Amino acid sequence: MTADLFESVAEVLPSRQAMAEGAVLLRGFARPAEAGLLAALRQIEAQAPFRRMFTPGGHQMSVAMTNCGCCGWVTDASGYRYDGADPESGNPWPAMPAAFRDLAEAAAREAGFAGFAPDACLINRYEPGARMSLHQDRDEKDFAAPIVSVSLGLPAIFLFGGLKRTDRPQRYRLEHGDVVVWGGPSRLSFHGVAPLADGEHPALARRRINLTFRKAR
Ligand code: MD6
Ligand code: FE
Repeated sequence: MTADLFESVAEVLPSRQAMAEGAVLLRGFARPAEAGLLAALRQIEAQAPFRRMFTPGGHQMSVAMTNCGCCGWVTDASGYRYDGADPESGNPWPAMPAAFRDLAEAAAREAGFAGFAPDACLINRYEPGARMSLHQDRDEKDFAAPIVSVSLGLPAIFLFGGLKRTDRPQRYRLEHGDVVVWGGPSRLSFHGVAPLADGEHPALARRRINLTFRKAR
């Protein structure tokens, strides 16, 4: 009785939060897929370990990254780009697992972007203190496709600004299983992540993992 009541309340609670035109936060959307996502993540990590890359300006990023799919986002002294091979190993990036692709497509559809076909997934790993400064995602070929961003593990404060770097960002607390989808008029919005607070997550310990799905090519 109590459980049924809880489920019927959960269904009507606002799990969808509009952030801006074209940007929506789907709270808990990835939770049913959690086990499959974490299993696939472990396999990717074994083939293409997380590493902290260097910006073209020579600063080492606090966030560690890896990729899967056709091509991976990389940064080094020569710039930002998508590369078909992992520069650490020379091997192609691991293929995009079905569990990843299915979730990204479903979230995009839920957000009004039916037909999204991601070919690349950048995987970010934050440990306490790691942050990402305000940036635009603009290394993809086609800005008509949205980006789907999945948060796992420790909560983080996501900073979501406007089309100008100087637009004051809004702050959203992203928790385990939350998914942000943005595209259309928001596709080039500035965004970032505040320094990760320490904590302990049951599945991911002292880490936050973010999967960002793109159509890169
Ligand atoms: C992060 N996310 O949440 C960093 N980019 O760890 C991003 O940089 C991002 O969440 C484009 C779209 C959604 C995002
Ligand atoms: Fe980004």
